[in-house]
Amino acid sequence: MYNALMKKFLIKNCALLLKQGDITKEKVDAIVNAANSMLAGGGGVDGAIHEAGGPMIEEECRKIREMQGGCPAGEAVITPGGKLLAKYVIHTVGPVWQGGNAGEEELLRSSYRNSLLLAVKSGLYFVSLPSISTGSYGYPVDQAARVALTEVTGFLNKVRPYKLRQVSFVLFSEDILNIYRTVLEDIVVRSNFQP
Ligand code: AR6
Repeated sequence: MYNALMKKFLIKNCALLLKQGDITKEKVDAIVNAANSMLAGGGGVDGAIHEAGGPMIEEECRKIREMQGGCPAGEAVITPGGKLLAKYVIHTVGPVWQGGNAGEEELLRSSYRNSLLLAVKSGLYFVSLPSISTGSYGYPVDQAARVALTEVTGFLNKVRPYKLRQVSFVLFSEDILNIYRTVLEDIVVRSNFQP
């Protein structure tokens, strides 16, 4: 079921939402961070999350770095949310765009899949995602939107059982939101999606 006005799409018992906003303001179980493989903080959404969440997130990232040396592209780790309204931050590392023939699509798929798998393993209900890799890492937004939305809708259709009740894409600008909305409508029409 797709509600174009609310940009809301129901897959089984889980709502998929597209909205414009700042992900650091989300009051959910977890927000996903587009991090780097050293979990060292940076600019973009990563910088905003560290800034809003305070030093606890950095400290937890440091412990993960010490234990496992960071987080390779396509994988995900979880920390508490510190001062954020979100209880947890799931840090994933998207691919750096190198023209499209360096395995970027599969790595981006893995980033979304592993982030949601970690949310499911952690028993979470409400999760918000940014548009991974489409800022400093240079992935073209229209291509990234198709990868993100096919992966997330496929995941919610296949993986069971889970407690997830809401997965929201929180997109920073109206332009990005419009691209995601067009791609989602196209996926819904093409696949004749049945909730
Ligand atoms: N809320 C939601 N989306 C945001 C926010 C926000 N507060 N701020 C930015 N975006 P980027 P990447 C959007 O560059 O491409 C960092 O330095 C932004 O408009 O944050 O995966 C890391 O440390 C864009 O659409 O992430 C890595 O080194 C999207 O988030 C590197 O950047 C992703 O842009 C990761 O690059």
